[in-house]
Amino acid sequence: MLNLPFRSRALCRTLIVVATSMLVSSACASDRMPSQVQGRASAAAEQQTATSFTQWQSEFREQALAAGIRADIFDQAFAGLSPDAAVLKADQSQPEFTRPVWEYLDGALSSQRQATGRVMLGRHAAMLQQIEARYGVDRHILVAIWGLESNFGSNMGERSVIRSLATLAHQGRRSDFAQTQLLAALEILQRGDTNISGMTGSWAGAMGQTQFIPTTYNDYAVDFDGNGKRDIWHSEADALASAANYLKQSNWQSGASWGAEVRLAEGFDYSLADMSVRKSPADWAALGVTDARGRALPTGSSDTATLILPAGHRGPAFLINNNFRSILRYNNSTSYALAIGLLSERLQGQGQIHASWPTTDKPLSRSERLELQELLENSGFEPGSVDGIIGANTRQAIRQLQIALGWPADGYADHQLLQVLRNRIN
Ligand SMILES: [Ca+2]
Repeated sequence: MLNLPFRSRALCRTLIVVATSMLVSSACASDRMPSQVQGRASAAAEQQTATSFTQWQSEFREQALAAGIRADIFDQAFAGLSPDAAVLKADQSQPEFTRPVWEYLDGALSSQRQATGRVMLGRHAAMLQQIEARYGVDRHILVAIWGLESNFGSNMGERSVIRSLATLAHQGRRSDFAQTQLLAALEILQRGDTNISGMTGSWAGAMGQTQFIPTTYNDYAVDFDGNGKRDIWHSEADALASAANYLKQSNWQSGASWGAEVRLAEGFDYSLADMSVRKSPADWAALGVTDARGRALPTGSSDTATLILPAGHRGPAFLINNNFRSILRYNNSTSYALAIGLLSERLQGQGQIHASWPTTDKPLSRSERLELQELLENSGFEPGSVDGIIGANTRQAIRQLQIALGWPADGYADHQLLQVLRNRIN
């Protein structure tokens, strides 16, 4: 169903709406082939894939050599290489259900992760002090990143990075991106920081204790323990200093915080909660923003801050600083950056959230997000591309609809809004 054009997906959704639950499975199963036919077709497809992989490889070899990769390095890396079906499957699966931010945070901030983080802070105290001194990045942030990226080095991914990236460059959804990463991975091998069997990672090619993709590795990894190799797989010092270097180069401001939970006055204009809006703490205070306990905001800093509402206006509000945006460079997910900020505080016995999450508001599923975007478009709002991703354009379209309805304009996609759009059409 995933590869069908959008209209067919819309048709299948219509069937789901009118069908009983028994019929739902058969309606969508009609997209599938009988198993024997499917078996023959997939054998043929495998043969075709194998042929085209060989062809792709010889074309890519030319490019790699033109980019300065030595023939012996390339040939060693590709010796006996075949596409990894599991990688392709992972790339093509687009989960129907999104975990709510509060459930994501429960996992990210688990008591187990906090306990291990505290042990690591103690065990590596001297090294972390040296890294802080050189890069100016708070050790609790670094340990939080380490904890979320690889569970402190215990879950780095066991797949061959060359094989995963070659699979994705050949047939993945973002093959240009994968090809760039594959070239960068070959550069790493050529420089000798690691070898083919040592270059392991996630199915998407994220490597080592910090889960750097190869281009990030080439740009930001450092040899902090001084053994001549940038080893983010085995050396905690190299891994954590590399993360610190990455944040420093992403405008990390030494001594500044990532942000904090805040409270908003009654009748607050929620349209101001947007990544494009930056104001000084004094300006936010003048608009009725207080700290999470309702006390005056500290207004000493002239740095601008941005208001975010990760679960809409019914959930907690946060004022985020430039360092939060540096964490987003590492992983462009608000939930992730929030988890890093909060975990860094939990490691110090703080970081409790005061407001409640709206746990009865389940996030829209992928097909509901597609439907919402389609209905927004049909209603004359402009949600951008209908891709199931609630980005800046979709949020803007939602705000316009909310304003038209006289609702709080938080730009948050929820079931109430979807229902209003459905009723408008019918
Ligand atoms: Ca090293």
